[in-house]
Amino acid sequence: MSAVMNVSYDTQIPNNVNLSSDRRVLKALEKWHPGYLNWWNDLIPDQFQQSLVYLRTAVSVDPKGWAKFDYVKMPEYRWGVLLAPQNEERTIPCGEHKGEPAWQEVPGEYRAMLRRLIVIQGDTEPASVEQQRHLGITAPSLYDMRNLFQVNVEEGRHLWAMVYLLHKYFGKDGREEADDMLRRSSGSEEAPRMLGAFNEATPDWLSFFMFTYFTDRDGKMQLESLAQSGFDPLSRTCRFMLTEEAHHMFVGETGVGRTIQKTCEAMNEAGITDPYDINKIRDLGVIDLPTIQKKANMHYSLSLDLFGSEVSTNAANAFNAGIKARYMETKIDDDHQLQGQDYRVRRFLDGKIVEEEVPALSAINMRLRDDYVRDASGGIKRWNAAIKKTGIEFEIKLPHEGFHRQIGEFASASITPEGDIISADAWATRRNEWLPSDADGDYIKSLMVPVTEPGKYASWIAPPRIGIDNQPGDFEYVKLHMA
Ligand code: BYC
Ligand code: FE
Ligand code: FE
Repeated sequence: MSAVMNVSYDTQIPNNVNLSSDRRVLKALEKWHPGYLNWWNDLIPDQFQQSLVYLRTAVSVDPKGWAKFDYVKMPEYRWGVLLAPQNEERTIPCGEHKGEPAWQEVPGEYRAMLRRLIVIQGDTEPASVEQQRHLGITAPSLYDMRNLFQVNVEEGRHLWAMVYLLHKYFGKDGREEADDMLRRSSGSEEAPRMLGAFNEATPDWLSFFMFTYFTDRDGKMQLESLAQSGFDPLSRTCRFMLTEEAHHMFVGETGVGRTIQKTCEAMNEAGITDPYDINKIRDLGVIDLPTIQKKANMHYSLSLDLFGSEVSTNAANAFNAGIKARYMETKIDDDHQLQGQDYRVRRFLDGKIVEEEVPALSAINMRLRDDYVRDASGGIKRWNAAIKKTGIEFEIKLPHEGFHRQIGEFASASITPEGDIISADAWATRRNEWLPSDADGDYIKSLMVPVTEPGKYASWIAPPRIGIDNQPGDFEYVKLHMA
């Protein structure tokens, strides 16, 4: 048991997959490693590479004590290959092979499908680090800077996780795909990242918090669905990635929450009750609530696109093959094959939003997105409860699912956050009421001044309630390297 649970540090690449006796894969990964380090070193500004960051590193896959905290220089972070323990009895949870033993090798007929999903999953991980590369220099505190870097190194590890699967199970084309992970780059004209949201900018810290709240949560849902894959190595890989993911969403929820809190406190101190009195509120050096709403609209709608089309044959095929399952598949009380079952989907037909029952198998993406929306609404309730407590009348709301969409049923429609269908021209005229304008962006940028004194925070954000790893308020989360 402990051989599986503990992480071996005897090779260059920490792992619990016995790499030292798997020479072929070890060699391939060691060959890939320098390119990865180059990518990382070119990306993150040098002053931070030299700094000591208080990071957690995975040292085991035992849920009770899997991580340890210590100061590390990021390039020396031990990016490892970690899989949750194998359960010998595990069976394929859904689709036409339901009940058969989970695959330990890639089934030939599903090779292309599996490779595609692993490549897409892998591609998002470095993309997010690329999107966040500029944020270190404007961190609102050392606490927040540390959280950014924690998220970054773990997304780097998630890339390692997918690259391991490619090298181990996909031979030559797996190696080529692994190399391509470092060739594509977020926002690039020639070789962009694969999914839309991962080529968008993360221009400021409020966007970073919204991204980790909304987009990392798509990561959670997709990983939940892949964690139940009939291909056991993928399942075990994703199960362990989910342990790390919780912290990313915590950073997002508390980051937005602390921004909201600071705004409300400042309004109360200044005696401002109208949340739309934007100029006066901005004079206080905080971000007005309507602008926070616009940022939420932006990142939520981009994240909904990541679920693909509501009605999708790709998704039906993956479910039927037992490669991807539904959220909490094993807890659902049905045949897990979806024979003769329907699922309700909102569609855009003849210029109208209509509800329609479609074969449940074809609506797998829609269902996962519905689960996502439920999952995402929890934090919104907590943000609103916090606003209410301060006596200010304002509510953050998730916009209509058809608002600002580029993928799926609503891609061709112009829909307001309230769900009204309007003309494309009218939508364009009103865009800045709903999404951050250039002026909003400029204002937020003006607030992004770095604060590097331990225990101090920028004007626009409240301190956290508790420290990371229970450290005290003035803890020096990053020991900055002075040039
Ligand atoms: N942008 O049947 P369709 C994370 C393409 S986030 C561009 O509608 P399908 C993380 C699609 O590829 C989780 N293209 O959809 C978060 C297909 O193209 P091809 C990442 C898109 O395939 C934060 C065509 O449209 N993991 O981990 O059922 C920080 C028709 O496809 C988009 C995964 O996504 C888009 N938004 O579902 C760090 C899991 N959407 O093949 C990390 C793996 C669709 O015809 N991926 N297309 O050329 C999947 O399961 C599926 O590929 C998707 C799409 C759910 C993404
Ligand atoms: Fe990730
Ligand atoms: Fe994440």
